[in-house]
Amino acid sequence: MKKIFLALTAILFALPMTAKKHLSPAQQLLERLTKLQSRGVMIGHQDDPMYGIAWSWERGRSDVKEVCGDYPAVMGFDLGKMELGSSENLDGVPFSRMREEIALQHQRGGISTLSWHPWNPATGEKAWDPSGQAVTKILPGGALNAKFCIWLNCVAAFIKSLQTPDGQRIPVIFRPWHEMTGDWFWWGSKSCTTEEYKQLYRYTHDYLLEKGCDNIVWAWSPGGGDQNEYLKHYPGNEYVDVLGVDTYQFDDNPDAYQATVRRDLQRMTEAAKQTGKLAAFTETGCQNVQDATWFTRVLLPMLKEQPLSYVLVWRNAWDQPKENYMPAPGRPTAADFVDFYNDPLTLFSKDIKGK
Ligand code: BMA
Repeated sequence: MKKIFLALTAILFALPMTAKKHLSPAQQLLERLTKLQSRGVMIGHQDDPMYGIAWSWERGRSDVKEVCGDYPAVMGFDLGKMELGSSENLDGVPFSRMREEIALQHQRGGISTLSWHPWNPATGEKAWDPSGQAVTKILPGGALNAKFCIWLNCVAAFIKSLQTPDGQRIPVIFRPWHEMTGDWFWWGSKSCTTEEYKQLYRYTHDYLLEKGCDNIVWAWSPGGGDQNEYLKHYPGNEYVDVLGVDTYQFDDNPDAYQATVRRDLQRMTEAAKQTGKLAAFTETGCQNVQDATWFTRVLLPMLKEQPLSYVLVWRNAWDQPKENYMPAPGRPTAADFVDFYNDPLTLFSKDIKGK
């Protein structure tokens, strides 16, 4: 009897372990994101280890770490220009370095998310050229579909190449075709129909899966324009894991920013409840932030009001004085960011390591 009991216990304990082995890297990350959400909101920063306000390309540096002592829990990187066969992205980040930093971030227990600002395939201009009806042309049956497949092949090869030294694929959150409610991108509200947009997202999803990218958690984030109906451009439950929203403060009016963000986050988290998805504040920040208490007074209270997986603050460009959103040593926001870091809600790299 005792032996049978012991055997049964052993089987019961072994079961979840074996089940876990069959989860893809993407499913493992999604499970982890779900667990981590009950601990707090992960803080993210675009291009964090690549450059900061007063430095560029030096290894081991990070404005966030130099201000508060830890790396962000989430790091964002952009694939734009990869589709043209370039070895560097649109902001000069070498893709080889990006691969390296994603592996380092994974090693320290952190998470990476990828956005993509691809060139306009119809006009040859940057992503911010809404002309040329590019979406219609790249979908199956369109004149530029073959070209688009080559672009997707580049993305698939890069995402599949994200691996640990022992060859395990590193999962990432991929957030293509963002801010489609705005009219500035070639996949935006004025450049294609809502149905075409959804087809584009689904096509990208299916294509990359077909190519074997089993390490993608799919994020989808409206931003700008009319978002009254948050799910208007939603590709569907089978295609998206994380709902997002992109909202910035580009002026000196934190009250207006807060009002917009509150509205956006509320709509998003309601949709997340309805669809059973996670929700994240996928891009934000105050451009050229000088307001000394912006992080604890403006951003933090809003992070406390809704269940959020993470917030991604945009980049500290070393070569564009106004394009900075995170603190750095000596900046007016640095002291307040330490308080933001010390708040029990905010999670940085060490807070999530091994969790
Ligand atoms: C934008 C700006 C640009 C940058 C782009 C992609 O919001 O920061 O300077 O090229 O994101 O990172």
